Amino acid sequence: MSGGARDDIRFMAAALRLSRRNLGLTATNPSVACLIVKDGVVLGSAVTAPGGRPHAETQALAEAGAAARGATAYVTLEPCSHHGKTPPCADALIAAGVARVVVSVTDPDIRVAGRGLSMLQAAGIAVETGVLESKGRAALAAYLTRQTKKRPYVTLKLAVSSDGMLGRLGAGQVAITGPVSRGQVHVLRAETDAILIGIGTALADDPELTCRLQGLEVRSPVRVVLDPRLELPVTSKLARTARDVPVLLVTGDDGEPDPAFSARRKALEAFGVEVVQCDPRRLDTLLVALATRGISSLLVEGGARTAQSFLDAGLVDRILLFGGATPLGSDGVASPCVPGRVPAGFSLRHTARYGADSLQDYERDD
Ligand code: AOF
Ligand code: ZN
Repeated sequence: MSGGARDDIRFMAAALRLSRRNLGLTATNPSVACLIVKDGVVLGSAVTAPGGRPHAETQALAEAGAAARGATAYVTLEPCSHHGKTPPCADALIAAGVARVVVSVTDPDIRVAGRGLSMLQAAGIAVETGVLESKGRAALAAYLTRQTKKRPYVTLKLAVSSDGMLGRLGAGQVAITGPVSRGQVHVLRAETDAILIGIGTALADDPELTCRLQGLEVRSPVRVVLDPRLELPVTSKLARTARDVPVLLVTGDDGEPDPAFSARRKALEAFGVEVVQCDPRRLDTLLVALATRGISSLLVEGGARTAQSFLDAGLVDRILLFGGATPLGSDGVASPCVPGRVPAGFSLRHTARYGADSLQDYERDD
């Protein structure tokens, strides 16, 4: 491999790491990173700003200033070509006089879709694409899934005891994994646009589902509960915090003519809970509705029935299996996946150890 190709991989790897910084903050825009490099020195670096704008390139170019002339720009996603809420980044790169642009993934947004690269080439800039593309696709998975499948990227997270259980019936929250694994789950929540559970888990555990890592609380995901009969109590942590972090309850029912249902709905809405009418059994329709609201990534956090219905519907892109070290015993609720045994069509990509716990990270094959 030539020195140039090695540098391209090194700087793109750095850009991809940087791009993860604003995951969960830029919806509906992807979190993209850009480095401006000349003679092996990084002159400017930036990631899409919280809220989605400004884009990465204009910020990195501003940092590099006049020195950007003749430099190479490394961008994790094809620079935009459209006049959206900001002018095209391709124009900004041309105006700055960069000599070369290296891209990981081309942009499927129909307003861009190759036009960004053509604009650069037409201006005489050398363009290279597909550098570290599979890593780039992983970093941009949420954005790419929403663009191409019109639904969010779905991660199923399960914490499984050493004997394959998710929890004990009627026992409320049971600690299956340790503090390091739980910290990882909170990082995941910070990076994800929405989190979903079934009403069974909401009633049994009374979870809050927010990100409670110091400094990252603002990144808490929208909380979605499949709640056909609107059973979430107004006294639950979810309802009580709905003004701070949105709560959506999904029901297929419009409540007519049941006055008790309507009363529950009114009481929940008074707490700021939003009721979304969509058949909770039609998960495909629900996902499209969530994508329409700008949600590009969804974390499914249980329980067993909800997990199984997402798997049965073929709507899981990634399975994160946290394995605890201790057994729960025979009154446990069996997990639909256990370490080493997940449904066909998923491959193990990555493993880790968090204290006494294990993590297995599976991805869908297609
Ligand atoms: C870039 N650099 O950092 C990002 C890009 O709503 P707008 O006008 O901000 O445009 C959104 C589109 O911009 C989005 O769908 C994707 O095509 C692109 N995102 N492009 O050049 C960036 N975040
Ligand atoms: Zn742009």
